[in-house]
Amino acid sequence: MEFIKVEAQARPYVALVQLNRPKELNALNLQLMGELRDALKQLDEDEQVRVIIVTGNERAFAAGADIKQMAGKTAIDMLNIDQFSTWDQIKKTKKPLIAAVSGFALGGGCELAMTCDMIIASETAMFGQPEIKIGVMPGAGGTQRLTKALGKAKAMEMVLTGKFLTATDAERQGLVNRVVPVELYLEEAFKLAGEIAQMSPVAAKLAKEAVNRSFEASLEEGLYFERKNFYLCFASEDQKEGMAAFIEKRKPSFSGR
Ligand code: DAK
Repeated sequence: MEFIKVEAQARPYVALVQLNRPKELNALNLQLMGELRDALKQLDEDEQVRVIIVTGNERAFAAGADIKQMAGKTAIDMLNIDQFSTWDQIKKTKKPLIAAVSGFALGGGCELAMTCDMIIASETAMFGQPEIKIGVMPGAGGTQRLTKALGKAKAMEMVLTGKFLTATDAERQGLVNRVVPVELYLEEAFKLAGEIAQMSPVAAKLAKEAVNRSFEASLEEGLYFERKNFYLCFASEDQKEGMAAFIEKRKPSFSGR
């Protein structure tokens, strides 16, 4: 891997993936995205991993897709490259994904953070969809996910002006889980990941899938889906263990089975 660093056991059951093109502010070129897709797939299949953190560095989570790589492309080039399949694969990650964001999260960088399930931000984090300033528009879910998070008026303004959202505003508007001082953002992400890693990994995957359904389905369909996954929890050893532990007044030990 040239453009990302992976630590499968950064903490017990918690993996860390770091975007690593610091000089280019982690601009997401095709190779980086391919490496990220492959790493997440591998971690998703690793039984020792229950939660995955995606991060950049203090200055930038990612300043967007690599403009230099995209600049000369035609519509047909873009169609043939089919970057969407890479993004779709990332979105299919079953384990909880936490974005630990500091500095710039712009364009594809903002979209990548929003593709994750939760966002922990440093006070210096800045979110934006500035594609309009370079003559395009968001292409990896920004118009949809930002609108769901902020509402139409705020999202429209960001997408049409390219203005950034500060970490504090992002938290106030529900885009990020919380904002912490810059020296703590990664630690805070580990704390959240550690908490989730103690839960049943089976229930966590099913619950993640059901929450995500609320974005993609009508309420009725979403509720149906939730119900199906709820029943499925009862097929797991973790459900038996979790409930037995409660009754026996002890801590559960979840196996992921
Ligand atoms: N691409 C390529 N290089 C970038 C970059 C980017 N997005 N962002 C920064 N860099 C490079 C700069 O060119 C510079 O390189 P050198 O000149 O040193 O070689 C280096 O990183 C440091 O950047 P600056 O010198 O500009 O640093 P500043 O602190 O002055 O400014 C900045 C930081 C983040 C405000 C500025 O760099 C900037 O405006 N960057 C561009 C932000 C942007 O427009 N982002 C949106 C890009 S479009 C899709 C999926 C996703 C997308 C599209 C399709 N499909 C699935 C089909 C996404 C599109 C986008 O994200």
